Amino acid sequence: MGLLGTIMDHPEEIYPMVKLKMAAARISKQIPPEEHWAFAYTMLQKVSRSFALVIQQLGPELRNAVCVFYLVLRALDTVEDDTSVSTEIKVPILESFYRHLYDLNWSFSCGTKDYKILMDKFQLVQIAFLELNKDYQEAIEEITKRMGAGMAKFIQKEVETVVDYDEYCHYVAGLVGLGLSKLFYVARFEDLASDSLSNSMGLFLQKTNIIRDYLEDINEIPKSRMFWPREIWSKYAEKLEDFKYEENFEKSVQCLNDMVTNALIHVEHCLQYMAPLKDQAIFRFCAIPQVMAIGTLALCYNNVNVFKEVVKMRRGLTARVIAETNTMKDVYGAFYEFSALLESKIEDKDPNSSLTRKRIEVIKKACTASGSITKRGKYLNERRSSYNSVLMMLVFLLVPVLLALLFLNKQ
Ligand code: D61
Ligand code: MG
Repeated sequence: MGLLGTIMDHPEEIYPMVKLKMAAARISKQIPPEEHWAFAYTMLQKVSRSFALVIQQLGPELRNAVCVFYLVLRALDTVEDDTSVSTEIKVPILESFYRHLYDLNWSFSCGTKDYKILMDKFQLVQIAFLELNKDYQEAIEEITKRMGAGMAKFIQKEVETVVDYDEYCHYVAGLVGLGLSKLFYVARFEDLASDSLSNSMGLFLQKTNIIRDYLEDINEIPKSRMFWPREIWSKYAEKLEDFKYEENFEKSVQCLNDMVTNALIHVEHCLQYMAPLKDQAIFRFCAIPQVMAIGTLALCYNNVNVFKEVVKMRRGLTARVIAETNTMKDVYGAFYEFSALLESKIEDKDPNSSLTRKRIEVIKKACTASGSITKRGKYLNERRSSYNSVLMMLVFLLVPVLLALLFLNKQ
C-alpha cells in the first residue's frame, strides 16, 4: 500500500510512521568514528531488516556486544544459506567458524550483495569482537560453535519429523535466545533466564519466518531449501513443491494452518520469558519482534497468498507495534488481539480447527490472567470509529506538512 493508501485507510499509522522515520534517520547519523565499529553498524542496518532498530536502542556496551553477535551469526548463516557452495566445502567451514573468530587472517567469500561484503570484510567484525570484554566473547564463541555444528548436521540431513524441526530451529534461532540471555546477564541487566524459555523465544521467531518464507525458500536458486517438516506436509501433499500450484491451494492452506498451529505452542513460554525483564531497552528489544511474529502468524493463517507472494505486515502497522510496545501490558494486549484475529479466521472444516482453537484459548487466557489488559481492539479497530474521523480531518489539514517532512527525511 502506498503512502496515500495508508493515509486514507489507516490514518492512525501516520504518526508512528513519521516517528519511526525520524528515529531511523537519527540512528543512521550516529555511526561511530572507528572504522570497524562504523562497518559493524552500517552492515547491521544493511543486512538486518528487522533487528537493526531494536538492537540500536540498547545501551552502548550491550549494543556493541549484540551487534557483533548478530553479525557473526549472520556471517555463519550466509555460509549455511549459500546454495552454490558444495556440502564438502561448507560443512568444515560451519564447524570451524567459531575458531576463526580469533584469526584475523581468515576469510571465506560467499553470499551475494551486502552479505558478500560482510564476508569479504569480516576482519572488521573480528576486530570489533576482539574489543568486547571477555565474558561477551566467550558467550558469542560458545553459541557460534554450537550453531555451526547444528547447521552442519542439517546440511547433510533433511527436516523430517517435528522433532527434527524443533532441533533445527534450536540451532539457528533457539541458541540465539540462549546467547542473548547470557549477554543480558553478563551485562548485569537481567537475571539469567532458563535455557528452555530462551529457546522458545527463538523458536517462535524462526518458525514464523519459515512459515512466511515458504515461497522464497522453495524458489531459491540454484537449489530450493526446505524447512517445513515432512511429518506435517506429507499429510497434505506428495511433494512440498506441490503447495505452490493453484490446483492444490486447498491442501496448501490446510498445511499452512497446521504449521501456524504448531508455532503457537511457543507463545506461553515467550510470555513467561518477557514478563520478568527489568530493563526497558532490553524489554523492547525482546518484545517488538515477538509481537511482530504473532501479528505475522495471524496474517498468514488461512491466507492463500503465502503461496503466491511474500505476506508481510503493513509498514504502518509495524511502525505502530514499534511505537506502542513498551510494557508487558502492551504485549498481553497485542497477543490477545492478534490471537483473536487469528481465531476469527478459523473455519470449522479445517482439519486442525479444534486444536488451533484450543491453543488460541490458552494464549488468550494467559493474556487475560495477567489482569492487565484494558484497551482491546487497539490494532484492529476498523476505520470508521469517531476517533478516526477526527484523525482524518486532522490528517487532511496536515497532509502537506507530513509529506514535506517525509520528503525532507529521504534526502
Ligand atoms: C530476543 C530478541 C531477539 C531474538 C531472541 C530473543 C531469540 C532469538 C532470536 C532473536 C533469533 C531469531 C532468528 C529469527 C530470524 N531468522 C533468521 O535470521 C534465520 O537465520 C538464523 C541463523 C542466524 C541468526 C542470526 C541472528 C538473528 C537475530 C538476532 C541475532 C542473530 C543476534 C541478536 C539479535 C537478533 C534465517 O535468516 C534468513 C532470513 O530470514 O531470510 C534463516 O536462514 O533461516
Ligand atoms: Mg540459514
